[in-house]
Amino acid sequence: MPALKLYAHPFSSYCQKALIALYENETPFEYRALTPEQPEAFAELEALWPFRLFPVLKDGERTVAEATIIIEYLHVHHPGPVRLIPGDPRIAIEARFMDRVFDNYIATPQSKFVFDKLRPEATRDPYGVAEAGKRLDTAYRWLDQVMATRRWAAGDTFSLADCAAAPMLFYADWTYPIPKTFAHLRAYRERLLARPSFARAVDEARPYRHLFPLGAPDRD
Ligand SMILES: N[C@@H](CCC(=O)N[C@@H](CS)C(=O)NCC(=O)O)C(=O)O
Repeated sequence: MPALKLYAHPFSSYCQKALIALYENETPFEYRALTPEQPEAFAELEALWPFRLFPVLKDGERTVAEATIIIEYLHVHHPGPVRLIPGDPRIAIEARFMDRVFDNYIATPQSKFVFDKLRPEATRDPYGVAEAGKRLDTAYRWLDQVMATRRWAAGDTFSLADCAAAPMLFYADWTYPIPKTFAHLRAYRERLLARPSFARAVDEARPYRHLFPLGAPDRD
């Protein structure tokens, strides 16, 4: 049995972010899927991390939460041939910065749309959703300029930042489509979809598309 256990749901963006890191390095782990087939996994998750947010990594006695920190932890304690934290500390700063951009300025406003839809209708927040749309407009415009000269988010090599970008841009484009005029950003999303580690995560999540509360489009 592998030493590592990952508590995750295949359709969750933050879980896919951690899964990409594990798949990139073919790191062995036990998948404690938070699905109806493994009902005990949720109780285990709650005992480990009372916030009940996922993913959570368990390494022996050590519990590691937050997708970014899981990737940092894997880099230090279970390294593989693909260095997701760049060796050059100046590029590592860029990777960490771009990781924050995808979590804070893509995933957070995107999830505002999703959570608003899940609320009882009388408690919905159209003002907040409109503000989230404006945040995504700004993020898309800014990222399109940045990606005009980069293959991957921090430069030439795939990193932590791309682990974040892949699922966040995937779902953001479903929720609030990236305009066709932002060709660099759209091409980057396509490159991410072609990356085998992310393609695997997308495939594993296909059976759960009916869970997307805004209506999953008939495309990747
Ligand atoms: N800041 C956390 C966010 C994790 C997160 O929000 N996970 C979602 C799934 S994508 C979740 O656990 N949702 C369950 C809930 O909100 O109860 C991270 O970076 O890992």
